[in-house]
Amino acid sequence: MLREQFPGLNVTVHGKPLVYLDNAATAQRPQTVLDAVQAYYTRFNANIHRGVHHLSEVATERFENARASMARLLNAPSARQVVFTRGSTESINLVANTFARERVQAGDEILISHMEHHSNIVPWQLLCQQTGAVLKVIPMNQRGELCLQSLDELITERTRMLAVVHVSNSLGTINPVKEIIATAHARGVPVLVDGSQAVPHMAVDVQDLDCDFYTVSGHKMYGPTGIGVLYGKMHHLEAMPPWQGGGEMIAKVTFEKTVFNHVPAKFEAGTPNIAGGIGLGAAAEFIMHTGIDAIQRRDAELLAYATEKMQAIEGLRIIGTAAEKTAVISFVLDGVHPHDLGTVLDHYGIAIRTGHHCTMPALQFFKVPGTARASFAFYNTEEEIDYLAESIQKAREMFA
Ligand code: 7TS
Repeated sequence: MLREQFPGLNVTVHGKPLVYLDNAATAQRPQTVLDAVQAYYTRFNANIHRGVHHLSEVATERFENARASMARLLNAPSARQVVFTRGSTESINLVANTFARERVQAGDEILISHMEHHSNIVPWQLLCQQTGAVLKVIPMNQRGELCLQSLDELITERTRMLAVVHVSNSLGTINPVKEIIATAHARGVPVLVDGSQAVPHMAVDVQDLDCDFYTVSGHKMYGPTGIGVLYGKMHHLEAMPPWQGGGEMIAKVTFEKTVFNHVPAKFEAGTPNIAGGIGLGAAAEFIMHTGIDAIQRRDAELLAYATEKMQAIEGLRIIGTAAEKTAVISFVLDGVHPHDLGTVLDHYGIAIRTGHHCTMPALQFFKVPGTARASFAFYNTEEEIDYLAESIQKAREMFA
């Protein structure tokens, strides 16, 4: 049973068995990931890429194997195109501060969408402030789907970059990024895809998508926190200036001049999150071993089941009803503030997230200050969904 491989699910909260429905914030980790992290700290703890001693060699090999696992998971042409970062946030900031900064001048435009996470808004806003560029937004409809008929018009001669989320964390919408990328490329515009919520739930093939950049957060794909990756096309990564300076990212340093290291080391200044990287490799192997198709099928079952159960609750409105969704249900309940609902559910042992989910503009569009969000993973069960629905009913009665 897959669920048993996740010890973090097997705890009690307020004396009740945990029902973990906050997977979009961070997922649980399988034992293989925990073991990989533990093995590094207990069996081959050493710094990497620099020691000639045995432990350093073992640690380096495991870290680089993890990079190769991530490359296989994303179908990147080469492991060198996988840069380790702290997560999606850092990956996006890296691209904004190197690739985009070199291309953007006053009056140029950067295009994002209305449903972006703040981490795919604010780095671009900062860049616009610093350069005098303009941020433009692809609109969405009432179901939480992007209005792509306007895309061709939104892209102009001045568009230098398009950054779009693959799967929305607050609405669950799966965006047709392959089409978006093709449209942008036809106009010579490079595309960054924020894949934070996609990689844990669906097959991602960066070559098939033809994206210029793709960002991943390890902790959402059953890996450790504080680690993620940036995939980039090789010619971009090679042309990009480094971001942070320090050890590892150099080939030669004199006081007059520094020669930078090759890709990906050029973007990995300092001692990296070695344990995190190794754990992330184990998470990638876990997904490939379990089978992303099986994960996706289970997600779809849970989404269909939960949607039906939730829709049957009087006064409950689902925010985000796109035709293509992953297993995320954001909702508001008449007469009950999302935070109050979250607190009541917590007492029943149910973990959901409430608030704006770092997507304030998306929620402003729906004219709600916040939602309650249940986000599922393949290890959740129908029984847990029944219990969620019953508990929401109880909360409703309590506040009536
Ligand atoms: N992009 C999306 C679509 C996300 O969902 C998140 C995190 C990020 C970027 C940032 O990822 P980080 O790992 O760098 O922090 N989303 C959420 C969430 O939905 N609840 O907590 C964090």
